[in-house]
Amino acid sequence: MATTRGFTGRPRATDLSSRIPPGQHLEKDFPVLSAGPTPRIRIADWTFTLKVGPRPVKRWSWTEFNALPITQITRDIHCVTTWTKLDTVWEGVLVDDILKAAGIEAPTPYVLAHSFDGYSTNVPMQDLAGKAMVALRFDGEPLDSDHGGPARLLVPHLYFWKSAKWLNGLQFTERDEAGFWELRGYHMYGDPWREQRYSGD
Ligand SMILES: Nc1nc2c(c(=O)[nH]1)N[C@H]1C(S)=C(S)[C@@H](COP(=O)(O)O)O[C@H]1N2
Ligand SMILES: [Mo]
Repeated sequence: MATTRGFTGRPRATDLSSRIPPGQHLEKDFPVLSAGPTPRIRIADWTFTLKVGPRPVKRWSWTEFNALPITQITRDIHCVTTWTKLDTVWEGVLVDDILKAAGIEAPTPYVLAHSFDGYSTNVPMQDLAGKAMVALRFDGEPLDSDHGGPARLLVPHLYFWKSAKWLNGLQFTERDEAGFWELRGYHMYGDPWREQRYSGD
């Protein structure tokens, strides 16, 4: 074997730093960042609605949604406030599986995620397909309400404000529409590896 680099065992410091985007630092804890108070959502009141423009195409109750295929993923996450957390473990329903269950293919290239607290954020369908989930569990436990429980969007490769907490639906839009933070100066896309923190970055 010509290669000298090990592919097993504990990652070395150099490998770790290659996983931390520019301007970010490593965080061991899991900080809570919310624009307002944590909404308390009763499971009986929880619904998830898939919309095309103004038109609802499918709605699930909590029980129905939990019966969809559940996938576990381990990903690094990056908050625009400069922390990065490695190897976070999530379980939930892949956006691909939500569309499959609704019997539709993405009708437009743009999606707005909507939340119970009125929050919204835009993500291109291309960044949801094969990459994003509606997370129901973190680290083997039901998602804490402070971290977005009962369910949050998880788009791990974009800054964490794209991972809408207290998610109650996804909406396909004709155009790339700005969400809560994007209307207030945050970047429309939010790639941590290109430091797309604010509009104009
Ligand atoms: N519904 C909703 N989702 C939200 C927010 C919010 O205020 N409301 N804050 C966003 C921001 S700015 C960040 S950095 C992450 C923080 O997630 P955490 O509290 O689990 O760390 O959630 C994002 N999702
Ligand atoms: Mo944030």
